[in-house]
Amino acid sequence: MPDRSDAKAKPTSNTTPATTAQGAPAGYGDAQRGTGGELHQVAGGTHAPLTTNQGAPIADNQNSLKANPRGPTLLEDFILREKITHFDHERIPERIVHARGTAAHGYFELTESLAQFTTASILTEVGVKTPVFARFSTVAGGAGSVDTPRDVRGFAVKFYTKEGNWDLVGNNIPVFFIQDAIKFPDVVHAVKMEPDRGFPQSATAHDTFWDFISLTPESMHMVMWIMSDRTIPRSLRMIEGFGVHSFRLLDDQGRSTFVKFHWRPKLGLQSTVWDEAVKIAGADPDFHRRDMFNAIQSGNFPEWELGVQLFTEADAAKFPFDHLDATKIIPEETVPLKIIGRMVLDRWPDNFFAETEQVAFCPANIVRGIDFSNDPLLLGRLFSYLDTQLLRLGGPNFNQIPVNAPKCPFANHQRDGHMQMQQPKGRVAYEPNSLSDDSPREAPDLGLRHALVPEQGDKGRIRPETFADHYSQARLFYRSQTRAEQAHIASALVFELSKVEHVHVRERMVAHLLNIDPDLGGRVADGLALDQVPEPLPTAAPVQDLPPSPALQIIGKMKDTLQGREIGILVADGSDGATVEAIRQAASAAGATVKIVAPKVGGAVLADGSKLPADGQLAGTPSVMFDAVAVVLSADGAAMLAQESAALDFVCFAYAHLKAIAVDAGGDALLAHARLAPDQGIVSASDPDRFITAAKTRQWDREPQVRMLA
Ligand code: HDE
Repeated sequence: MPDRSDAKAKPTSNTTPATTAQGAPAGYGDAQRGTGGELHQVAGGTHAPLTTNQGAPIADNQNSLKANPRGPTLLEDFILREKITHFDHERIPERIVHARGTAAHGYFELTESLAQFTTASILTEVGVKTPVFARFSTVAGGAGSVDTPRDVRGFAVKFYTKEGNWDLVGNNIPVFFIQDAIKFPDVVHAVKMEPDRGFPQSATAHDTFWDFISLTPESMHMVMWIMSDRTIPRSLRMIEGFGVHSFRLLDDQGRSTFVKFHWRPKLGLQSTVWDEAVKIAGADPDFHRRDMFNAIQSGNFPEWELGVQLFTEADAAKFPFDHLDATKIIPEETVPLKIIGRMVLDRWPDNFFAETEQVAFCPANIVRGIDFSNDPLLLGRLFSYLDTQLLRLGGPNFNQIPVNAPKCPFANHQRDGHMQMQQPKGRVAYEPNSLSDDSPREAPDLGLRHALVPEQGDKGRIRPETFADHYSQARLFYRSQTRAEQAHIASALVFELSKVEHVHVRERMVAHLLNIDPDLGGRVADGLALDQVPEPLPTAAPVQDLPPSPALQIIGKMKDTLQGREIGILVADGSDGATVEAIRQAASAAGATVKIVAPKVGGAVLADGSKLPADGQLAGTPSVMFDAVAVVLSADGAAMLAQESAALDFVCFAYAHLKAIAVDAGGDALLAHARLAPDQGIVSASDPDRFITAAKTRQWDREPQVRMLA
């Protein structure tokens, strides 16, 4: 094969094949023919020849084969047909739930051994770094939906341990809608687009969702979580993760301890406000995946701690709920969280489809030393994931796709099937056998084990009595929140139920809410202007007043930091460069990323005549993209931007979304034009330290002035 790396293209017509200096067709080299027949120079470098899938070099990738220059395209053009056929088959079925996701590679490092409880090396070998692949997702929307709907976030981690792959397939909420897997298709059908009209996409605010929910009292605890700000996270780097179900850890004697898994973000929990989340969806539908991408590419690696809650069967017997019921949490105040390790995501995938789209998580993927509890939701999931992968990935050999393959040796006698990539040798494909000395055998000393659990009782389609209390933990959650968070839950319910057309569904939901908390039910009834407040629904078990758990708050768990946050500085021609620079330095020192926003993307000419390039043009970079903003303007700049609705939106929405705003005199003039009243969160741009302090939190006291909360 000739070396075509330094090929130079010559202009040509679209009927004369272009050649390089070495005589190779130009399509191989550093030039590409345009539609008019002229050649466009593209970046140089060493290019491999473009070939068909059979390896034959392609001379012309711009024109199909035609009978004559203006004549019909020929069926004979196998290059065209191969390319189009492959293109036609580029999509695989998207996940029925969790279709929209983003993922990254990284590692897990154990910091505290659980050797007392388990044989799993991933949980016993302190300091060892195990590769992981973590995928975060929304649940309801399709793959092309937006990143910031009100929705649960999936939090799935594949640990490539030396004893096999362990998948911890969790969510950012520790409970679920239903108690039994048989209800999963119903809840998913209810939340997805309504089947006759094909909308709404990625939203719970519609009739079928609330109809189903209001007929499913077991979902009430989950309803509190999804109506809280947990479902409108600021960043995927700022969400918690939960394995949800109880699992078991098994020691070398086969003794088991129950365990719940928790991920805790290093950057702390943080959410958006609802109006902001809605606007982000328009401004940047890829807000969360872009944030993750930017963080990893800039070396600010997202990090979580792994925590466990460990408890015995005897402990569980004392809980005022059944831990096998996935609609229940174990409050941290009851069983404290023990931090045992950390996960760092430090590498973006090379290819979205090959890795993020084709990764196949399955809760049944466990390693020796980890086992399942009898949670009926978990046991149903053990079936579902493999089944869905067979459809999505087209056959039983998807485990051979690099992102799914274990990184430890693996061997068995499974053979053949769609897309078999391996070429097993020899005549033996069964076990036991006496014909082969080196074929894989069962390994009692190393192999997966299961807890020996005595089972008794009547077989049947039965819900245990211990699953009957649907309101006590919903009440616990609501009453554990700060006042601002309670108001957000009530307002979210009013927003969602206001989108429900059927009045009886709104009323039935309020009748549930009254059981959770009379104040909450009353606020929502008032927000919906119900003609008559319904009676609370009868409950299957008495509602208990459980001790509040502050660990369930978001505001209480926000970290006092600007690490991982973004500050936007709005400038225009004539802005004072020294003020901009002082804010930039203070914000960067506090760990934030700083972006300059200007009316024109090329930048603004500052007061001293120098040019400050912009990171974003004002119209396309609204303040919803930032955690806090500064407005640094000359008097002329302020007067000019007072005529620009994007500038007024910039400050008005920063204010409405409770952000800190630093202003100089010009910035102040713009705020005055927008009629924004001064408060603690509006600080002088000449005092960057005060701005940094204010930027670390939202201005919760401002909220009653900017919106009518339920
Ligand atoms: Fe899933 N879930 N799920 N789920 N789930 C899927 O598997 C299912 C549940 C979760 O990033 C599907 O590969 C059933 C709870 C995540 O690829 C499917 C039930 C939790 C992801 C499926 C549940 C989850 C999925 C669709 C009730 C938190 C995305 C595509 C019994 C603990 C993983 C796929 C990724 C994906 C079934 C409930 C988490 C259909 C039947 C509870 C994070 O198999």
